[in-house]
Amino acid sequence: MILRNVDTSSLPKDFIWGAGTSSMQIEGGHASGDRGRCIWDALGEVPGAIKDGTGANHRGVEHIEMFETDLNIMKELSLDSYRFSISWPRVQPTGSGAFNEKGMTFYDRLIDGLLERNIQPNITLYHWDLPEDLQSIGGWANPEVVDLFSDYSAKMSARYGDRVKYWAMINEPWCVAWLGNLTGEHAPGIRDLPTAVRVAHQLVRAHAKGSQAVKSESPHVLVGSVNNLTNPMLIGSSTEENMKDLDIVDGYKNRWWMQGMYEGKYPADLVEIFQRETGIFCDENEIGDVSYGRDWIGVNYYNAEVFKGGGNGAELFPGTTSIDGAGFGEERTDMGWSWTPDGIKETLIQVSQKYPDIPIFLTENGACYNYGPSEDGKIHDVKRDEYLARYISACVDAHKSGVNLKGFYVWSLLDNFEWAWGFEMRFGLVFVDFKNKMKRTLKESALAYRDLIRSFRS
Ligand code: GCO
Repeated sequence: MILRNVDTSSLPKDFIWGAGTSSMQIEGGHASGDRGRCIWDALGEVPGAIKDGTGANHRGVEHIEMFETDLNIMKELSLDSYRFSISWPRVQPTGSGAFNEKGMTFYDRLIDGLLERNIQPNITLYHWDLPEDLQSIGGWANPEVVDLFSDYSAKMSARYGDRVKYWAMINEPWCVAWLGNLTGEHAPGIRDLPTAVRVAHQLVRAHAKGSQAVKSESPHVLVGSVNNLTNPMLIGSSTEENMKDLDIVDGYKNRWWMQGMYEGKYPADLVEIFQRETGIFCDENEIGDVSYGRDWIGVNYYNAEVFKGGGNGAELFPGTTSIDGAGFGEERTDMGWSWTPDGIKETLIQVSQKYPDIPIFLTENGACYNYGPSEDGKIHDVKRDEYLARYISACVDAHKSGVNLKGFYVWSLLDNFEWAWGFEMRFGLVFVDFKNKMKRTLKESALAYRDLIRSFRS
């Protein structure tokens, strides 16, 4: 299956085709200038924390300097929409108090440049670059940070709400809570279950409170969440215990966030596990009014959460006792991730059955393949093409089965800083030559995606 042949004709005419990035990944760290330090700058200084040894002192792919080039690329790709994040420490260096006019002007220019090219901005307010000063008061575990996040959200809404219709609050809060605070693989690099639980609770509150702040300044905008939802899956034979564990995984990855953010309720099984393991009671009455942040649902999907039985419980899912992580099928991306296109369909159907009235966007899907230029100078990233073809056609199928799917965003527009992996892992539609002035070259998959969009419109 190839991307150019995917039949998208059953999708609604106003379907949105896009691509995404995030601030830290393309703008770079503190070294990019004019911004405060964030927790990823600090993690970068810990020896070994970033696998390719990038450290903290990088400038992303110099998007700040090259954003006009990037805007022109988006135009060339015929994108309807661009999903990006605002760097909190760029617009408010310490996360409280004074805002930085220069940083805010950068996003003015980016947004205006998008609109001039007829590309809809879709803003994410938090994609993992917490101002370091806020970590020093406890980070997301501290409810004061939720208040500060909502002040920052109000300010951004007042500034950009006249031009930006789609707003997401927090990208993949599951990663923020668990990878940042239990495994420590992500910033702030903490390994402490009680902290992770506190963070998981405060992030749900931050979604509610931040959304309300955005709406108070710009009542007409549409606010949603962006979660990495998934389908937990067991390979091989199963026991009752295994199935119970799988349901707990569903709680961690899906129900905690969706019920918390869209219903103001927590799943009782997780509340009980957290209390048993840490003594912390997450009180759903503290979530606040969730009515402001449920205009749409953003689903980031890469693969199923795959397990096999016969284990002692999965590290990332305290409370599980009988499962172990596993892979599925033969195909692996260069990250080692399985291909599970059926799972994207299954996940979308499940979400839409639970929330039938809320429009859904597939806010991230894509694949890491580290192809470079061939002798002909082109980047023949055939596996990325095939991967996207399979996943997009599964999304088309989901739509045919009644899912109110409104758009699809490829992750990512550009090769970029892939968190703990540094610059080793390439997710871009566009190749970036890290050793030669960050020169951009459209990969073959980018050209195919462009053709898919154009033929959809014609
Ligand atoms: C995420 C983030 C992206 C990543 C991408 C690939 O989903 O983890 O939103 O920033 O780069 O997912 O890992």
